Amino acid sequence: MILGGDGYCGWATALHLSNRGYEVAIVDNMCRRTFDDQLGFNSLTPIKGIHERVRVWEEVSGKRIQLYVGDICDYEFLSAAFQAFEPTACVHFGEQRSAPYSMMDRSRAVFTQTNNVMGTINVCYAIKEFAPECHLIKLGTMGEYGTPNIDIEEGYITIEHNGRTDTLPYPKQGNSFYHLSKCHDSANMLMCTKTWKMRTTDLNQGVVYGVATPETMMDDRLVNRLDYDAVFGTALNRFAIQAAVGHPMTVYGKGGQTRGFLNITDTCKCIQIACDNPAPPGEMKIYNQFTEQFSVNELAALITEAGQKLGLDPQVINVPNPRTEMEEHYYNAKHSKLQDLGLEPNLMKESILESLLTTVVKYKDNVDQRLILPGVNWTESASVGKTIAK
Ligand code: NAD
Ligand code: USQ
Repeated sequence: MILGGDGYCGWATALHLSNRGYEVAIVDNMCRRTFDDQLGFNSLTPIKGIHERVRVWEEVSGKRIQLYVGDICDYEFLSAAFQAFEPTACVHFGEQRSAPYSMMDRSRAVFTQTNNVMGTINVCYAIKEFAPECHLIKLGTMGEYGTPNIDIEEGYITIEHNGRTDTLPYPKQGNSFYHLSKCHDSANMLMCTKTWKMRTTDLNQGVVYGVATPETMMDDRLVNRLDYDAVFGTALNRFAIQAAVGHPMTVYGKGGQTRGFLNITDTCKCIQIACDNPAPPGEMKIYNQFTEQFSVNELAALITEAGQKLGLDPQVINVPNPRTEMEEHYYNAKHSKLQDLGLEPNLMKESILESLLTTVVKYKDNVDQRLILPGVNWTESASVGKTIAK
């Protein structure tokens, strides 16, 4: 069962698993599409509605994906979906996932934490009540750890203090109401795992980039979403699209911010690995799900090099940083557990960047350049709603 299966990671993963013979159901309330409608945003790629997507997938692959349209915060709906599908694994992507969206104003901060934290608590109860053996695979984020001045471990750290030693959850320092919603989810999940002997895996994913997967390329109507606006667009994807339309790449502040990254094809592979290796009852496994780390300046340099080879002329602009975050810092995060379980990473080589750039050039006429510069400032987040367009 893929919660959030109409979204960027969820759609690619649903097709990946379905293509490999897993019986898949998508659960989604389409709120991501509503955010676009409310704010005047659009995916660069022309995505089809979820009903058509699932129909086309059956036509192309012969495989059926079941669909449950509803809100996981509505426990009655979620219970019915659980009882109808009887999942053995539940992959939870179904949250509001933009840090800038969560910092727009008070009501969006509250929505983000209510939607995310309440949804995850409901999922834990649905598993306890209707599918106690079901393995919960929950998407967390590398941003839960923040940017500490020490190495980041995979979930847990062993600390010696006043002569005693314990292995504890790694300290969390979320840097937006969104990232903090994931910290709260992790704490809630850990308690449920121990108390109800649930099987859970928390995947602290880095920033995902790319758009094509083998399955989405099987038919134009299966194309995945690709966000480029300053609220939902993420660093590398935005830089590729900015280069394609001749907009300077928007490096925030000094550009030394360093994060973990992974290709969308690796997101799918990691989820499959997690599904195939369920956690034992009562133990929450935590993996850092990314394959390489880069600073924002390094990303801009990579796109500059790849873009020039395709005849583009990528430029950089240092935009005043709208976020409150460190722009120069130590960053060394462990990420070996998924590779130990068999992940063969699809690293950011020239061919991958060229294929991403070629795809975005194909759709570049869909770009509304007014949506590129950031409009959400962390320090200016107001209690009065910033409702609708800028
Ligand atoms: P997305 O917004 O494209 O997809 C999320 C989907 O969940 C949407 O289709 C949305 O409609 C659905 N959803 C949200 N709240 C729901 C609810 N209450 N009930 C039912 N459906 C709901 O996001 P994404 O980029 O695919 O991210 C998926 C998950 O992975 C998120 O939890 C995100 O925090 C995490 N993640 C994403 C990235 C990234 O770079 N995209 C990186 C790290 C972690
Ligand atoms: N950045 C720029 N220019 C841009 C966009 C971003 O310099 O045009 C910088 C940001 O300031 C930040 C870094 O790039 O330092 C990453 O920002 P992002 O927007 O690419 O990613 P982020 O806000 O961290 O969120 C994304 C997803 C989120 C996921 C997270 C993984 O939206 O769902 O949880 O990546 S992580 O960053 O590891 O926490």
